[in-house]
Amino acid sequence: HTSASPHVVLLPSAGMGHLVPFGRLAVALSEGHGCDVSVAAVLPTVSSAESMHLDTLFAAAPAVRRLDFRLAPFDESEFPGADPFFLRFEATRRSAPLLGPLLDAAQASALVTDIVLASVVLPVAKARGVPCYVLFTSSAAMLSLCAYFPAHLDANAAAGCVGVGDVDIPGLYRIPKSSVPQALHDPKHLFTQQFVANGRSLVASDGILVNTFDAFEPDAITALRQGSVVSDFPPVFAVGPLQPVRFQAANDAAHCMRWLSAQPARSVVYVSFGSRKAISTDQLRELAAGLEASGQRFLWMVKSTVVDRDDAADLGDLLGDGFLDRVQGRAFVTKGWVEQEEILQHGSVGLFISHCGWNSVTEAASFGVPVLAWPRFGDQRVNAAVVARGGLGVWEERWTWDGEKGLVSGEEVAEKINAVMGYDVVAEKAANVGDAAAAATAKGGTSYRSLADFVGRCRD
Ligand code: BUP
Repeated sequence: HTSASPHVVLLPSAGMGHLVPFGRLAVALSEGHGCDVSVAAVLPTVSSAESMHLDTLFAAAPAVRRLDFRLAPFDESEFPGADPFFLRFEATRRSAPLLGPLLDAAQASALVTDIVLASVVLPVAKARGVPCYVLFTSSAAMLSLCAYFPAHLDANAAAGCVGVGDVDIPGLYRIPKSSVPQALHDPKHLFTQQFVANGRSLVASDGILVNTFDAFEPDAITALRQGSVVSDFPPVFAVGPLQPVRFQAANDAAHCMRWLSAQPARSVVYVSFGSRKAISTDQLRELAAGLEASGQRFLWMVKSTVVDRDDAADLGDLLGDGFLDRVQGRAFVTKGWVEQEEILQHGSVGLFISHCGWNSVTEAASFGVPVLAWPRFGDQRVNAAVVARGGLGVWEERWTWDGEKGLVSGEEVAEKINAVMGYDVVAEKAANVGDAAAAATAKGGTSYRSLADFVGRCRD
């Protein structure tokens, strides 16, 4: 590999929320910035969505090379009841030594690792003299929490307290205890151990790429870059929103797009809570009642199991008697995978009810679609706050999913949907975010220059 076209190896972790931004980064580096790019396909995958995504990625971007990375056997019984994606993070982390030979064979100029693998991958790359960057797959706000969290725990421990409280991120804002990812409230949780180790390791990386943009999260990006959050922090490359990769659409996707095209401009509420977690049947039915009562058109991707391979439930049974008949015509309800980025850039969509997985947020930002944030778990409340703060949409903070505060009633859901759909200011502000996103990724924009800066360092 010549220094003019550095060979960048990308190492994503499990879950669509991780795979998707890596695929986008691969294409941006390969097609937009003249890099040789390889993507490590971590095998076996957890979900069939991931397998399909890998296949379509390599088909759509033939210049991107595939490096199969087979994991060492891993005894899951050590962590009974753990989330299958967290387990896969752990299995991949334990396989990190196997990466050495892979990097040697690839003659990598630089490695970009998924944040969830950072603390174990960095030493492997360092030992070989390969510069190692991190792709942070969530918001810059969440990156500041990740970077600062170990110090927060240390400070709490020194003060004789155990666990977390509100987290006042230096130079930034307060992340209330209620928004700190649930798993992190338990110091012994597998995810907490990984999160803290990865957070501590960030300063040893050569830089951190984040799928966000300066105009959307100015406070967090500035605080990180100035070293206010953690001193001597490595360079932060805000390179988002990373652009969707164009795939050949599946047949059922075409059906969905045809339906969407027959609807009036900005009239459809798109509803999706991501690919990671099931929703309780009770809450699912309240949501159905709310969508029905709102009188709005809607496109709903219903998810009722954690891993798609387990999903055998019938939609009609799930949503209750007669629901599908009653909303026929004004609704498109599916439990299959939909082409979300195609949907969000379609002019018929007027609102996105979202769990605020970070990829979903960046896609809504790209296309200026207002978001009604209904976060569920993990980083989603932190991201929902970014949505509200950045003018992309509204967040009803009382709405939770744990059932602790009771279900959110269909009535409330309908009221909120109609209030947001009827208020032009929300749509205008979201459109402004869309314009700012386009400016950031255009040649010469902040995100374009950040990515070029990163590529420049890989050439050195
Ligand atoms: Br569901 C679904 N079609 O039907 P997030 C998701 N997506 O294209 P998550 C589809 O998957 P984590 C579907 O556009 C986004 O790029 C969607 O990532 C796409 O949330 C991605 O939004 C989902 O980050 O992952 O899946 O909950 O929790 O890991 O962030």
